[in-house]
Order: sequence, then structure tokens, then C-alpha cells
Amino acid sequence: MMDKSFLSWPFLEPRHGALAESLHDWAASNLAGVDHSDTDAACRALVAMLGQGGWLAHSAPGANGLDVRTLCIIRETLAYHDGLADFAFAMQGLGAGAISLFGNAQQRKWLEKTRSGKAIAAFALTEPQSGSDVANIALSATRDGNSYVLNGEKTWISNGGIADFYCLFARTGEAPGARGLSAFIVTPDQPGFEVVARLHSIAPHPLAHIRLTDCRLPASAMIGAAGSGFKLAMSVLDVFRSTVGAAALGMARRALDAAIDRVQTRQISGAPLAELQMVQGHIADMALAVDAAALLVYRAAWAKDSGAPRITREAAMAKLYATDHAQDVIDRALQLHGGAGVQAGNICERLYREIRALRIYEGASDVQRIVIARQTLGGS
Ligand code: COS
Repeated sequence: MMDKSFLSWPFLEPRHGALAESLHDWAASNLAGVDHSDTDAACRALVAMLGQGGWLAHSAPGANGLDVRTLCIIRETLAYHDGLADFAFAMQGLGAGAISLFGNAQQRKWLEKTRSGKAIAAFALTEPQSGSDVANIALSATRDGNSYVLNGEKTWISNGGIADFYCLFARTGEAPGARGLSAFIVTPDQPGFEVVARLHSIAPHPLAHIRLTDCRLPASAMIGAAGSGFKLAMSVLDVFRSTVGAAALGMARRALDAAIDRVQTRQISGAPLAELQMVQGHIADMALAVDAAALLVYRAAWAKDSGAPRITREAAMAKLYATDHAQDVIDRALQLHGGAGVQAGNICERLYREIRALRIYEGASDVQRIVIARQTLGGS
């Protein structure tokens, strides 16, 4: 049974605790029956379910704005139950994030659809030659009268192939490097938009490589000001990086719970595994990592919700620590399960595959180290 004592920590309010409890109940009764054999279909079904359940309403701000603690609670809870459900929720938020934070009234109409599960969103930043190095984005958007003409490629795009719109970052060239990027809303029905390959990963979710060839967009498709794309992307990532840490936390909690159950029921030499000091040492390290991750995640989320203009350092710490340590917690849980831990379908085997990408997407662990070091040393 998941330890919910963190819900009474001062970073959180009673409404967060109530949300966590009701989402746990909903997830326990609704997620177990989702068929994962067709990843696209499962993801579409999950988006629709999360929309109908009212959970997606939290993924993009309505009247009350974006509450990062709420996003974290939801991701932690969904990830505890089902990694793909967490993915479906998270990508609605990330894909719509630029519109949520910087979109105009017309663009914000997309949010009605992402919040109800009637449209699927994607965040298209990474390119074959620029993932961590966002300032190096090459996909070009050339102004032509009242339009922009886009040419180039994006890869590892989550929800690629099933998304109804992509928040896509392109080089508009106002200045070299980071100051010459802009964000656009691109729909896949646009002539020149093509999904060139579907990509398959160790924990399946919809992923694609896309190409734009003379893809013409109205100038009104631009989100925010020309040249503001880099800062816009970083602001969105500042919010959602803490939530990646929260998802990792949910997976680590699930692994810890599975490990506790295992060591209390599995006998060795006539006594439960839990009586061995070496096993107790693992359980102690796992519990410590979970609590430390939770403190960092909810510290970052609370700071943003309390009005901090930037939480770059706090979010980077939360993501780095929570994802790297979740990997360790899950690995130890799997080890404590012995052969059963690597059996396909075992919860540890599933978590072992699901956690890996979280240490890479939305800023790989070493990018987070760069961010933390720069800020600690006094940079931007
Ligand atoms: N919020 C607002 N502005 C920010 C910012 C943030 N979080 N981070 C940087 N900026 C600003 C800087 O202040 C700087 O502004 P000025 O030009 O006015 O001085 C500008 O943006 C450029 O910043 P910086 O020089 O730090 O850019 P770098 O090219 O050195 O990039 C890293 C820094 C590596 C941190 C950035 O590229 C990054 O986060 N990469 C990872 C991206 C990622 O998550 N990729 C995964 C794909 S999404 S699944």
C-alpha cells in the first residue's frame, strides 16, 4: 500500500491530498482493464478516459492557472498505476504547454480539446542533430508574406503519428543560436507534413520521426513573439521537468511497495527475506531515495506555484534526483524478486523498462547537471 504521508507535508494543500485519493481510486478501478497490445489505440483510449474522468482538465490551465503541484500529484499517481496512462496525461500538458503559457485567445481554443481528451497534443523540439542542444535547432521557418514555410525534420516526437497538433520549434533566424527560434502550431493535415517513421522503444508509446517539406503555415500559427522560441521552450520545460520527477517518484513508490510485499512474504532458510540485514539495508536505501525525491519534486512544484518566476535549478534537481534514484530503487526491487523480477509481465520488469526513458527525455540527466552547475556557479 502506497505511503501517502507526504500528502500532509507543508508543500501541499488539502485539495492536493483529496485529488490524490480520488485519482488513486479512479486509477485502481479504470486502468487495469486497458488493453496495451496496440500502443496507439491504448494511448487514444487513455486520453479519452482521462478526459472523461476530468483529469485532463488539470493538464492545461483554465480559470485557476497551471498548478504544478496538481500536475505532479496526477503524474505520480498515474505512474504508480500505469506508465502509459502517465505518458498520455503528461503529453497533453507538455504539448499544450506553450499555448497554456503564451498562446493567444484563438490558439487557446485548442486547450478546450486537450482538456476534454478530444484532441491529442505533441511537443516537437528534438531533431536528428539537436536534442540536448536546443539552440542548434535547424528546421527552418522562412517568412513569406503572411505565411511561414517550414523545412526540416523532428525526431523522437512523443504522440508523433497520433497527435492532432504539434507545438513545433523552428529556426526563424532573428539572431543566431537561441535567439533565432520560434514556436508554431502545426496540424498533420497541413500539406508538406509527413510522418516518415514510427519508432519503437523499450516501454512502447507512440513515437515518430516527422518531416516538413515546404509546409506553409499562416503567420498566426506562431505562439508568442518571433525569436522567443528558446525561452518559451525552456519555460515550458521548467514546469514539466518537475513533473517528470513526479512520474519517476510514482514508479519508485510502486517498486518499493512491490519489494516490501516480496521480502515480507518470500521465505529463505525458514524466515522471511525481510529478516536479513542486507535486505533491510536495501529497503532503507530505497525508502530514503523515495522520500528525498518527493521532497525535491514538491519543493520545485511549490516554488513555482508560490510565484517564483523561474525554477530552473529546482526543477533540474528534482528531475535528476528522482529519475536516477527511481532507476536504482526499481533495480533493487527487481533484484529482490529474483528470477520472477525479470519475467515478462512482472511489475518490476515493467517498471524497469518504463523508468529508463525518463532519464533521457525533457533534458537528459547530464543536461540537468549542466543546469544545476551553471546556476550554482552563478550563470543563467
Ligand atoms: N527560462 C527562461 N529563459 C531561459 C531559461 C529558462 N529555463 N534557460 C535559459 N534561458 C535563457 C537564458 O537566460 C538566455 O537568455 P539571454 O540570451 O537573454 O541571456 C537564453 O535563454 C539562452 O540560454 P543559455 O545560454 O543557457 O542556452 P544554452 O544553449 O547554453 O542551453 C541548456 C542551455 C543545455 C540548458 C538547454 O539547451 C536545455 O535545457 N537543453 C535540454 C533540452 C531538452 O530538454 N531536450 C529534450 C527534448 S524535449 S523531450
